[in-house]
Amino acid sequence: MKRFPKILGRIIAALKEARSVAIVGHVRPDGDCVGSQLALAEALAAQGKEIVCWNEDAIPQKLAFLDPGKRLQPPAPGRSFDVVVALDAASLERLGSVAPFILERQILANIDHHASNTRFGDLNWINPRSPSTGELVFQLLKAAGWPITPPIADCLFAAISTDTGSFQYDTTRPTTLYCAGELVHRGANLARISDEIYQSYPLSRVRLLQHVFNHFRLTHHNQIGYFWLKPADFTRTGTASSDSEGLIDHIRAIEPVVVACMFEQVEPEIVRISLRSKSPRLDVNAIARQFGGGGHHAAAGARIAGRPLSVQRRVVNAIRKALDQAGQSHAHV
Ligand SMILES: [Mn+2]
Repeated sequence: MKRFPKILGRIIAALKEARSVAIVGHVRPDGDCVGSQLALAEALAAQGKEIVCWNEDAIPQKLAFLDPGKRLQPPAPGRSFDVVVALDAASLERLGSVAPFILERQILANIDHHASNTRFGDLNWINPRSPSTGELVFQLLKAAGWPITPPIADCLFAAISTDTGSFQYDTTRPTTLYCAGELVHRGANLARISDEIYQSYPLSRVRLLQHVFNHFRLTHHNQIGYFWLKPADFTRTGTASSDSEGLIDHIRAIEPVVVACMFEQVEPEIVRISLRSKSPRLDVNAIARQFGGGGHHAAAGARIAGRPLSVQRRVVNAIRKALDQAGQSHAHV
């Protein structure tokens, strides 16, 4: 019999007791966030619970197929819940406009895999070794003995696949693949999920990618790759800020690049950065933390106040310093 963490047992007990449950996630939700939310929502609804499930921002278009019943909807103002579950959110701030809604709750369960999680819940199940929150929700359903139906399997597979870069990141563990295998066994439609998520980019998003390829810059012996997105770039291409998701991976994929950085000007003096590292010796979470952000070893981000060029100078300097400390070879000098 596999042993589950004690805290998981306490979360399951609270969920079994509850009549109404709210399931919330972070701002700008990604595949791991909405996949985990919808899977847990579906499983709890099947147990006869009254479920509300929502985020500050809408579900990204490419993930909308996971929510055919449009479960992701904000509740009526003033509603309270027996249990609130926060998924994939490293801090109360990351919940955005959802946070004030959930202060008046009985129990707040915080389930997440970010090392930077601030443990803001009453019950905190944080496992930074898990490559996705989806894998934690899978364990929760197994431990609770709640059935994994094909729609639940789809949502969890999408969550796990997106947060592991389709099982390519080195966070992927044997258990991740066993779990994915079981989800396919339980009816996850691998071809449909891959087609919807990875092979269906709108033309407008491709135009934004074209902009990135035309304007990216390389520095520090081509080991740092970065690009800017400004409001005019979104307007011109007919995209929104949410379409920038994943663009950075194209720059990360350039061979000499060790660290990729996206700068997005969200307000005249506020810049959102996204960081990706390809080196096990270079932790971009540590860089993001210097600027008040956080994330994981290989993927992190922050919002930084300042003029664009000054933010760029500070961030590129911090990356350069981290590269020098990591002792990356300068083979391309
Ligand atoms: Mn995640």
